[in-house]
Amino acid sequence: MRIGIVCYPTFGGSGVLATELGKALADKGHHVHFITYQQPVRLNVFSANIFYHEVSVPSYPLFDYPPYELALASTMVDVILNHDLDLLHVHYAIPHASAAYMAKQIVAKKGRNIPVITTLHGTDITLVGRDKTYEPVVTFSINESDAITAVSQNLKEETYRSFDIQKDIQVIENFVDNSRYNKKPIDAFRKVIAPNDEKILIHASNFRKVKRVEDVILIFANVHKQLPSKLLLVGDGPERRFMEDLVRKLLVQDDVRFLGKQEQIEEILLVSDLFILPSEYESFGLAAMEAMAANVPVISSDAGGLPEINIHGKTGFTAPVGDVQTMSDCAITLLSDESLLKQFRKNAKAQALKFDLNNIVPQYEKLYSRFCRMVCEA
Ligand code: GMT
Repeated sequence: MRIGIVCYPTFGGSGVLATELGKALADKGHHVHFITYQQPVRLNVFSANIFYHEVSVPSYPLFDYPPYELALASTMVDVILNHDLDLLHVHYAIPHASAAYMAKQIVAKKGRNIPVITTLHGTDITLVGRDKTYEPVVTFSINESDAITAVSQNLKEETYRSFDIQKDIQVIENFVDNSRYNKKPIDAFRKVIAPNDEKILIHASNFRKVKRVEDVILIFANVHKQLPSKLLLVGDGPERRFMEDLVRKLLVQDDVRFLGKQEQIEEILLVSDLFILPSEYESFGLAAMEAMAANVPVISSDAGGLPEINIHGKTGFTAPVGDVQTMSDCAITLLSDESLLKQFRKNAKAQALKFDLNNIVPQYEKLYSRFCRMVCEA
């Protein structure tokens, strides 16, 4: 099939998932056309089946706000017609679903039917989309999609709760490519981070408020009082400044490393002992699943879809949002008991295997084929 993928190219989970999906589909012989304003961060491989179409937004003195959505819709039209796409799969509703709706109407006038599949990822529903500035357009464009998917059962329920959606939403969960983690941890790398065999805690995100990164630091400070330990912080974002202040205030700065945005997170995860994700909300928690693929158990909040993936007492522990004390206690329990940690590592890996690319990508292909038949029969 010839599939157009529209996503954010940045480090956000939706862009990562969309890019990994595109790569997996290309490996299976589909032609994948990425349509976005910048090369997606995970699009770091050459494949004869991958095409990249950059959306450029010309500026004009009249525009205080250059109309990205129009440029995106026009680029979609161009790619649909010139590359004979079979379908468009847009990731993150805002503004991708409404731009796709417009592109669909434009090509329809030229006698072309283009099915649009919208995948809802999280904050497009739970945070930004709900805002009344966007809500009518989000509701309309989700309803106009030919198929809708959500990345967890929780997100599906949240969507029905917050928007008047008239269609069925199919849950297709996030996935992880376990084969990328089938390598030995680099001992020398672990030694550099933890020269005295300290335990390594890790958090990776875009450091936005919803991630409650201050809780990560408070949990680490509690663990640090009990156990020799180090904290790795992967990513960057608006909360970083406050995190740095807090790290200094709690006098743990010598044992905390800000690693910035990292494309190859596997090596870092493979030397880690525990992943911390205390988010206010998480539709799925792809970062936690990637940690599990690297045999790393997770301490997380029980918000949103997290309990669907982080099984309390098995792959890690969950606690109510903001319950730093319980999360710290669980982390200490796990990190102080080698045989428990070993068992949780195994459980975490087994959980990641359930969400393996080879189990999830065929669900998207099956969904696509429904529309391919419609296109072929039309
Ligand atoms: O987590 C973020 O802030 C980024 C966000 C995005 O849409 O780019 O991630 C969301 O989508 C991921 C992929 O489906 C999910 O695994 C994340 O849980 C979800 N984030 C939130 O719901 C906060």
